[in-house]
Amino acid sequence: MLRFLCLLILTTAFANRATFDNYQVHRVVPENQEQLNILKDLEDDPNGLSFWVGPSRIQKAVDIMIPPHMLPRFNDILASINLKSEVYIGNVQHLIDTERPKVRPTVDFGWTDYYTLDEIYAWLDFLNETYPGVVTPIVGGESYEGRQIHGVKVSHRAGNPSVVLEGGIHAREWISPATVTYILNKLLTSQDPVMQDLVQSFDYYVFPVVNPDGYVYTHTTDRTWRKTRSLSNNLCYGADPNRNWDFHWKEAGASSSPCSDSYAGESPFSEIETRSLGRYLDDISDNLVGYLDFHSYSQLLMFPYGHTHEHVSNYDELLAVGLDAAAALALNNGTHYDVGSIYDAIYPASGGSIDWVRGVLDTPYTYVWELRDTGRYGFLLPASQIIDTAEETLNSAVVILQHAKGRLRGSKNNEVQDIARP
Ligand code: 0X9
Ligand code: ZN
Repeated sequence: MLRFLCLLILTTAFANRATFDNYQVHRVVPENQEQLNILKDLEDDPNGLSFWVGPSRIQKAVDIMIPPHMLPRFNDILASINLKSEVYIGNVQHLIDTERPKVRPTVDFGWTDYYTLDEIYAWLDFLNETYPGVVTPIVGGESYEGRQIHGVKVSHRAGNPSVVLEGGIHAREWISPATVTYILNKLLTSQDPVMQDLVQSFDYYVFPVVNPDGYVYTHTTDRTWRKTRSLSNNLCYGADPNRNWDFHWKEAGASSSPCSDSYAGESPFSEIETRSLGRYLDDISDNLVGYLDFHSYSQLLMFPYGHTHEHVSNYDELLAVGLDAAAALALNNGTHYDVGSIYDAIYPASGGSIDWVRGVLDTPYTYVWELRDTGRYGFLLPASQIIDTAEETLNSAVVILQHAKGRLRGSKNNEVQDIARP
């Protein structure tokens, strides 16, 4: 009887979870405008396809997840435009089943497994209790379904210049919150003098999951969900929170189709998550010198802008520091990152958080990482890679923060802003 009850509870708990048996991820590389246009049309009206890396320009790889029943039709379409595809993932469900360790670690929180929103928030509470006077709870905003965007502020000295760490704006990129919490933990526990110096030198505002509804949805219902969970007068849920910020909104690489994964939303800041977080960032912008944003996947380290190929005023500096950071990142495991502006390194994409932070708040050091990998696992990076990924990423962040600190040295904070600001 007990066993029956357990089974019943288990099946009910997971009853609404999407499965991805024999879903495949194919990589295609458009070689002409016609092929590119067809892929863009498909992305706007995906009908069950899911673009893991969307079409952007000729010769840029596109990764598409295809349900088994659509494979014949998909292959027909590719054949009709003379496009070949390569299977990157043969069975998505198999990767979902093996992404996490078979036996859950016994500790409440760590970096050998991925954690739910509640578990992450409980860990933030634990930090608040464990480091009184250094860690304080902060709320960056709220979500469509009424959750709060919880974060913590780490401060050893009032009036320090500040840096924001943003994770989890795209729900399915689980390595992002895992990396942000790893870095946060190191900020609080590392004995390394370089880290301790950086902890003393800046105030850190850390938000591991800025799209909480989406993140919860990836745990309960659809592991491959990307957007928010808002609904208005259309068929499809959510907008892309990294296309919704009010800076050159929808000018490039953003969709007007609500069913697209890069849907920019009804209007700039239509999503309460970006609107409320934007307001919070505006409130702390006087001291803000850095904004570090974490996504996956592709192994890229990028900086603004996404809407234009025109360079930001400190482009040369951001590129040089980015290259140094990528070199530091490669030291541990040889992981290679390409470095460049969003527009150059990945694709035209407007309305992202770092572009708004740079363009509107005028924050000089804004970077976005596309973490591991390059497509073997994609968003389904095994939990066994979290620590290596986070540690190498931290090494690159340290280079950026040390550079920022060097630029700020010797001035009072107010003047610092003037020196560092482009
Ligand atoms: O398309 C995106 O939003 C990011 N790539 S992802 O595969 N993680 O979705 C690129 C981020 C570019 N950043 C901005 N446009 N600000
Ligand atoms: Zn992303």
